[in-house]
Amino acid sequence: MNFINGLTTANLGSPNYELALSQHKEYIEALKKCGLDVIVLDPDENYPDSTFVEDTALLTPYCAIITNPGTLSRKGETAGIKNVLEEYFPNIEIVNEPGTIEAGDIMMVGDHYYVGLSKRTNRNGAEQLISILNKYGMTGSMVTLENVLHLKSGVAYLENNNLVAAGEFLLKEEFKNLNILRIDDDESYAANCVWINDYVLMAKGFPKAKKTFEKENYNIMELNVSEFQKLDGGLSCLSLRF
Ligand code: CIR
Repeated sequence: MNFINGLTTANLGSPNYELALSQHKEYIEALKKCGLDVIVLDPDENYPDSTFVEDTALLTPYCAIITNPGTLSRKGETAGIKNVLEEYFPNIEIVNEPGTIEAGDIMMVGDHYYVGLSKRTNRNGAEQLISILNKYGMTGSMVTLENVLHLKSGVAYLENNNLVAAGEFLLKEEFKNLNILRIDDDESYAANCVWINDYVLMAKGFPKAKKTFEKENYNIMELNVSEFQKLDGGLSCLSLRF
């Protein structure tokens, strides 16, 4: 219920709690349709933004890395997540102060991880994360963000070398080797989408983006996530996938 008090810059009004619950249910069903087993955690009423669980950890094939959120009201979210992840990951790593990092700022492309430097993720946090990745044979690099909250508010990797990109990410040097699927400014929210087992989960109501994805032959599932958008959150933020 505390969800409705989450952080926001969106100016879209307060979320409707009941509607958010039903949208969340549909999201879980969609994950299952993609072939995933879904572990649903109990609500953590102390943390209104804890629904955006993606930000609290980076899950790799070799280890789970617990983040250190860059805003005070979200720092405590990681303790409960760490407890849960310990059941599934033998290797748990932690990013500590003065480093801050939220995993909405991290995008995986194979064994390489792009880390956005944002209001929430600082250079020290990114450096800690990259050195943990290196320890397990993976790599990382930093991307400076200008306008968006998180890196994955503006980009999504859909495998097959395809990068969905909007706004400031359309011309970034860092992504010039990827095939850019362009999202227009008036549909920029659609840039936060997720590839799961050849399905693409995308937000409902973005016809141009949908056409772009259809051309690439993905199986598309559209989901209404309006109540999460009101708190600056997107589809990717609502789960940790491994
Ligand atoms: C926040 O401001 O932290 C939340 N209201 C939204 C977090 C969205 N997470 C994400 O983009 N990965």
